[in-house]
Amino acid sequence: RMASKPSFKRTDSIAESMPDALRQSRYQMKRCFQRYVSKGKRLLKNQQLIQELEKSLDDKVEKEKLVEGFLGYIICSTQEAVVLPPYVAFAVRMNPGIWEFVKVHSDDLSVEGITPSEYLKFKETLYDENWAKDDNSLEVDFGALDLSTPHMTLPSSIGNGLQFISKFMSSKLGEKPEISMKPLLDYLLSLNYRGEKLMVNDTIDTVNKLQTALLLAEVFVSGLPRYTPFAKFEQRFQEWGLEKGWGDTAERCKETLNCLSEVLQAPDPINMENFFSRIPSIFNIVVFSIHGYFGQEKVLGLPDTGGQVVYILDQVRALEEELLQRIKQQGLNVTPKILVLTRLIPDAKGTKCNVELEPVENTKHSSILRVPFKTEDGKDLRQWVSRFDIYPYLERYAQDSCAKILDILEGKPDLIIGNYTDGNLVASLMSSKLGVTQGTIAHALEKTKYEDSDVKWRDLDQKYHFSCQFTADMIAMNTSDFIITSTYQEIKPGQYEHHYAFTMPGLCRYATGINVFDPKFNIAAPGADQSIYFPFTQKQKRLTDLHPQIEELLYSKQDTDEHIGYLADRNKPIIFSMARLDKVKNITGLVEWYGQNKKLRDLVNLVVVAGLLDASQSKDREEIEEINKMHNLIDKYQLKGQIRWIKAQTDRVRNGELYRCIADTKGAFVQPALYEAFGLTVIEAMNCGLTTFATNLGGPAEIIVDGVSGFHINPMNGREASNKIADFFQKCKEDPSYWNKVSTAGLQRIYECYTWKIYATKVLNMGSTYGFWKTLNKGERIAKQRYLQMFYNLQFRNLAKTVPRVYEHPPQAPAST
Ligand code: UDP
Ligand code: LCN
Repeated sequence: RMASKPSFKRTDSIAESMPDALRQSRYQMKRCFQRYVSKGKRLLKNQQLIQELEKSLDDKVEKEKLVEGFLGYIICSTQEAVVLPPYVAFAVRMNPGIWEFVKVHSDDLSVEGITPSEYLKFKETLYDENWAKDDNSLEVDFGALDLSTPHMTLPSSIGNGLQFISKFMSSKLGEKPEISMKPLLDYLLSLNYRGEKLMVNDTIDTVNKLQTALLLAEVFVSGLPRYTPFAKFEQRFQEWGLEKGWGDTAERCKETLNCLSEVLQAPDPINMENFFSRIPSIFNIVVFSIHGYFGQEKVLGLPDTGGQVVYILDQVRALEEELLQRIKQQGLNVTPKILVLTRLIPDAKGTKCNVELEPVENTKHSSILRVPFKTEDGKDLRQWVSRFDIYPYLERYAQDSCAKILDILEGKPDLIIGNYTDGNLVASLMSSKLGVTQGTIAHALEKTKYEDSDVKWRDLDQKYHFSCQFTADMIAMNTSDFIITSTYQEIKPGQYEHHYAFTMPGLCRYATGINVFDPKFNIAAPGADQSIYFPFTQKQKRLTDLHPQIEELLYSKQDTDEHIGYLADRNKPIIFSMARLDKVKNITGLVEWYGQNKKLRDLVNLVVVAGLLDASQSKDREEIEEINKMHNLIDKYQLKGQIRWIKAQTDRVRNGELYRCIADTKGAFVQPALYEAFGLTVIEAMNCGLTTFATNLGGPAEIIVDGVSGFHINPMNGREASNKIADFFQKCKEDPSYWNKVSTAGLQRIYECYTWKIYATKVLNMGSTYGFWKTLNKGERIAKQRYLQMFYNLQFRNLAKTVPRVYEHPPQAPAST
């Protein structure tokens, strides 16, 4: 049980307050610490610490007092502790993002604050003592190079970097506008489209001159009819040193001029943000998503190919739409371009991954550009490569794709966005080389998916190559100008926070990896394509043509190579799930919960769309295990008649209708993952008006307000989860309006927070604001870039060489084709 938060001053450090607290229960605590050290060296996780504390106390009242007191609070907030008798070193996280490290002597209970680096050395001793003791082991401290970057201090501000820097800049630039606004003027002077100046030209070389020009122009446009097109007064503008980009009409120009005048006079975060949303700084964007299969058809559900593909295609559509609107309002006649860079895979397996250039559907100016990996002897690598084995190919890929991009765009892009470790690393290489603003998106950080994957990297390296992956992640996070996450969870208790201080004994100690109080972190949640995922109640839009196929998919009696199992009682609602057949997705977990819960089985049928049905057809090691497990569970719980297992479905349009058909049965979507970074299926289901139950570990915990717009389930407690689902259906049976109430609240939640329009606005604002932000503190930034380049060269390159290249010349086509 978590202790409630006792009141104490925020400023109290644990090193200061812990001794007193220990003294108050000295006798019991000595016993507790004796327990901690009695088993010798070891790593204790939060749960174990609490359990052992409880075990060391036999008196019930005493136990309660202690666990609920300050000491209990410290121990409950301790993420892990390293026991090296006679010491116990604690890594305490009292508040999101705020870590403190102390070591306690188990005999005299003396407490001493220690640095992250000292704590990590303690931890390393458990795994590689010589390395821990070596004064010259590789220690990296990226934080040491961020001296003048302002950091946020409030946990509640984490993820609102854009707001924070707008505030910071407005107070900074407002001090002595004449001098401090010069960087802003320089930034405006640098704006151009293919060499053609925008906004201001070189005749305006002081802030004073700029202010005067703005004033004259504003008075002038105020006298014009509102809708006068820019071309009518372009020449007058030029006489004042002003170029295109202020607006398409007199009115729009007036607003922008005024906005900048206000910024120059007395900047505040609102006019600052407003101004940056108007300036023409982004026309061409490159998005990297390298590992395949990346395509628009027949790729979903393949290994490594899930939400990231969906996310990027939708993202590109939304960004293009927003760019077109902005460019029009800026009064420019420019065609934006977005390129999605992925790898070209000659063995395309029926997908279009062997096509070099493919337009993105429902866009006018965006394409997928595929560049092949090269074998050591310079040939195109033919086959698919798992995302874990991709590292030896990336540097060459960065060079080859850079050349292609410069060629197609006829110049540099204005923004580079990376996705996942491979895409982010390549984006970093390219953005440093070209000096372009870079954004980073993780989708999932592998480090937190596998317990102790950092300290135990050696054991896992052969299979996963985490030495490369975490090194690449560190380089990318630190190079990037901004980091986009889908949720607060993803930064805070979930993923990024665990990259603050960590160690890979024998390889590298990160005294500071990345600090979540860095204002580069921003939350911008994705949406779902609303032309595909719309509510089941919109009768006139429903794709009734597809109903016979869906009917077959759900209810036909015979097993085929597309589905097994059948639903004997059609009248029951369906609980539905769809995901790649990965372990973390826990589809087998759901099947097991269902198998074990009689009440749930009586109330509903189960339909899952996941992976392949035949293990011999899969090449992915995890998928193979899961396939076998599915078959075993179906037999073990005799699920035939109540379950339908359908193989991965790659037609999104039909999947949209499928969610709606499930909603027609007054069923539910269940997302049972052991951890989910975001969870696109959750918002797809909610967009369709389907009631949703989703894991409380990760993004869905934030998307859904439990008990209002859907429900949270704890994937670690299957019984509780399946009972919660059963209770819901029981309640709906008694009161059918309850189902509608949750469904409607789910839709409302989506429209308020999870749409692509909201996303695109935020991301483009980031692009232009961070584009300026990075021009401040230039010296320090260059120094950090140098440090990162050296680290890449000396560390990453060598690690990448240790990853075996895949068997580059397979004798024959593999069994699956
Ligand atoms: N998906 C699909 N067919 C499948 C499995 C998944 O179309 O057989 C789609 C699903 O609709 C969603 C995406 O793939 O758009 C999965 O995204 P999510 O964020 O749920 O998980 P990820 O696979 O990225 O971990
Ligand atoms: C990858 C994942 O694993 C999901 O959690 C996300 O929803 C998806 O990418 C899109 O970001």
